[in-house]
Amino acid sequence: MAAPHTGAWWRDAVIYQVYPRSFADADGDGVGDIAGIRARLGHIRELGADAVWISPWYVSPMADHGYDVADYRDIDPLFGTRADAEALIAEAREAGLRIVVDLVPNHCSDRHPWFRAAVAAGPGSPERELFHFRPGRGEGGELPPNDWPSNFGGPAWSRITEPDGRPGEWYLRMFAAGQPDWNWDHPAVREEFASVLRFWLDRGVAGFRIDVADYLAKAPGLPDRAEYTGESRDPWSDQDAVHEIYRGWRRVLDSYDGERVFVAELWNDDPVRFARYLRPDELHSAFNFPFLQARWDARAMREVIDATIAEHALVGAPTTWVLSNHDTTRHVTRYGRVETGYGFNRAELHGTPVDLELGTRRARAAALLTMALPGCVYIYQGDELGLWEVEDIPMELRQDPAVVGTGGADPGRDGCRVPIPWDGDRAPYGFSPPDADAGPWLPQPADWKAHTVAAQTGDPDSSLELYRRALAVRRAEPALGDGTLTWLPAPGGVLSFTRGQGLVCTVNLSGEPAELPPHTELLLTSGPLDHGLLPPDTTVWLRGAE
Ligand code: ISL
Repeated sequence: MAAPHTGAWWRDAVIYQVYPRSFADADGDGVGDIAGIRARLGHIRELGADAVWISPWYVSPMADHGYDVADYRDIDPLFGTRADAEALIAEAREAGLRIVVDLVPNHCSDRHPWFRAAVAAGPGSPERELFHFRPGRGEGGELPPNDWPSNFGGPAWSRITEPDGRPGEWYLRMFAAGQPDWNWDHPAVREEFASVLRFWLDRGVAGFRIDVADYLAKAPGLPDRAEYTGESRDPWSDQDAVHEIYRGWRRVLDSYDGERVFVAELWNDDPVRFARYLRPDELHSAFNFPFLQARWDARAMREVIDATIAEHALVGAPTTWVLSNHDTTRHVTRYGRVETGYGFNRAELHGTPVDLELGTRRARAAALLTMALPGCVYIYQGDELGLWEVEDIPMELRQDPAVVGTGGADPGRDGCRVPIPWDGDRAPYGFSPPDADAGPWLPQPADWKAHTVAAQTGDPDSSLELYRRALAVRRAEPALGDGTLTWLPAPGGVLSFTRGQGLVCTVNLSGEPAELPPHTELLLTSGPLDHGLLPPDTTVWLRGAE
């Protein structure tokens, strides 16, 4: 199928993820904010990104750090004001950066006025129909209405106290108790979200990252998982009805001038079902999590790259490559362990030995691999600094609801959310102003001095300079970005491919140094060569010989 939207920016953009809480704190309360992002936009620009995806900045009680939204049209005071957001969008545009905002349509916050009204209105009211309220099972309704599990541990239901003070109905919440799921069968919910899309499009955003994009529609009747026989894996996700929602959203987006993008957060390992979300009248792109999850192993990597390209080709959608985000263990740490794959097995792997030097070497090699593959690249703030997962945050300082919901069995996601080190030789490393009232909301490691943006700038061996150089080459080389890939013959454990007219990327995932393929010019390496050979865990970009 011919690729639709050939040449559209989102087919091969470099998109930098900002997790606002942890990016830069301008007002000194220990939590990042929009003024901080504005002050540090230059960093993202100099890195060479095309767009910035900003994790939720909306009004929120922060039960899940903003993924629990109480007002989709306004900014939480912790982060600033709507005027700050508008100023950021405008300044970014001037700097050549597009802003992609995070949309959380599966659930809101239990402080959202519609949810509060639903609780107040009582059982059977039209207000409750906007959510999934049900009586409990058991004699006194004391058991959850079905067997669905929350992503954060325990049942996916919470029981409310009715306005008359009695224990009452339960509401569905696939995540924390403070995140009630919307009922997407209700036309008012659909209208509201179409309006929210327009609200941010009218303010100049270039697109939306869609949180848990496969969860919106639920199996009719909310059947027990144990009884469920539908085509999708689970009754709470990947229902056929979700596609109609996205076709509607696409019409809204396409009614605006310019090329704008939807990127779906979609953990779905069935290639055909995954591709359905990316049909030309639905969403433009989705995160490539199988790649993030793959082991650092040549065969595993090649398989996932081939599968990715094949599944996206089914629908003409651009592939995306992502190594880390605010939910996953940072890849320096993952690749420094014996078990290099990722399967949300945080508890199992947490605290197991990590060789940071090895992880860093592989992370650098992986960065050059992703930037050479066809399609979009996502960079999570701090990837470019070679940051690792901070695993020794004391239990009492951890804030992720996944920790609380599992009674600490899940170490949670705080370790990848530690505030970014900008400069200086001790915490807060420029994250907060020197006269800040409070320390960073999560403690930063004592040994991050060499990892600040300032310390890495100008050091040719630093991760930051590697990222800057690589993105500059990627921008200058027409062969990189959108297009096709051709595998070259390579020794076992080595991946080698060409892009367009003779640009070659070779990654050595074996334990032995490897010969370089024939070339006329060495463009970039992720680490020094060894007597002209490519050492293990190193990637090279070459201009290939004809
Ligand atoms: O990290 C997880 C559990 O601890 C995942 O299940 C994760 O919650 C899932 O990938 C969905 O993530 C998105 O929605 C969540 C939010 O907590 C994540 O930060 C967000 O990326 C609920 O809104």
